[in-house]
Amino acid sequence: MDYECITTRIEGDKVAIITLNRPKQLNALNNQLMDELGHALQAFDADSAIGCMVITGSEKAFAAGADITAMATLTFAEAYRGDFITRNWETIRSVRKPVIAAVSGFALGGGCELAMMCDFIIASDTAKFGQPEIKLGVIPGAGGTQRLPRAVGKAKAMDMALTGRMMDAVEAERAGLVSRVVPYDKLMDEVLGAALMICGFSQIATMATKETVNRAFESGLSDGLMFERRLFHALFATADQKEGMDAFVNKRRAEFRNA
Ligand code: CO8
Repeated sequence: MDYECITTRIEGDKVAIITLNRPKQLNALNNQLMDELGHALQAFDADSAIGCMVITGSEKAFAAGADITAMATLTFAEAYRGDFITRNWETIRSVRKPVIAAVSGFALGGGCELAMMCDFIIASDTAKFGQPEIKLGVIPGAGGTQRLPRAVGKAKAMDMALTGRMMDAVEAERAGLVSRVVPYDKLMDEVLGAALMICGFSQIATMATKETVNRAFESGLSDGLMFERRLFHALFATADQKEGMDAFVNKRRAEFRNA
């Protein structure tokens, strides 16, 4: 598939970098971009050489939200029948390898929601997060009302969704929305370092980690703990568990085979 709204490249033979590429619209998300993003993520997820994916944007904008011009005149029937834009979002949720969001500049509306769908967010000190849909007469529609309170708590989520104000990188890190903040010129080095570190571990273990942490948001504590324990026990069936523990015991570097 030829992409027009994203670009892709591989770093270190193992990390797939997907760059949102609609600079004139500050990477506003439309159907084509979301289709391409879903296609690229699925292709990299299926590629055994790839251990981690990164979604990023430009210095000015990760993504300034859903494309307002594409939805301004939509009727309810069109939005509902076509499951406007969000129909593509389930694809991102189904990706099993880790996905990091590298955010610089604006991550607003659907852009903030896209970042939150990634497994964690590393932000530049210029990043600005927000759910400004209220200013457009609507509400967040791709998880903002659900993922934001889980990430930052009810008070800040309500504040952001009801006032439409932006949160800067410092506040976002303090609130738990982002995991690290670095100067813009260090952003991709920091993200690549994290991604390559993840690629160095057992792919089965990183996939299991992702699956289990995500379970925390879908289940009660007892069910989540049982899910974790079962998966933890299951990993003793892998060659990578034997390798990882043997390497520690024998004071050598582990060579994981993803088996
Ligand atoms: N959609 C379409 N075009 C956009 C968008 C957008 N979301 N954001 C910016 N643009 C365009 C502008 O229209 C402008 O185009 P042009 O040069 O042709 O006039 C260009 O990008 C540059 O923008 P500005 O001139 O406004 O740049 P500024 O630096 O002055 O301001 C802002 C940057 C603050 C980001 C400003 O552009 C802005 O407020 N944008 C809108 C942000 C917003 O409201 N986002 C939420 C959209 S609604 C949403 O995301 C709902 C999600 C629901 C689920 C659907 C799943 C995706």
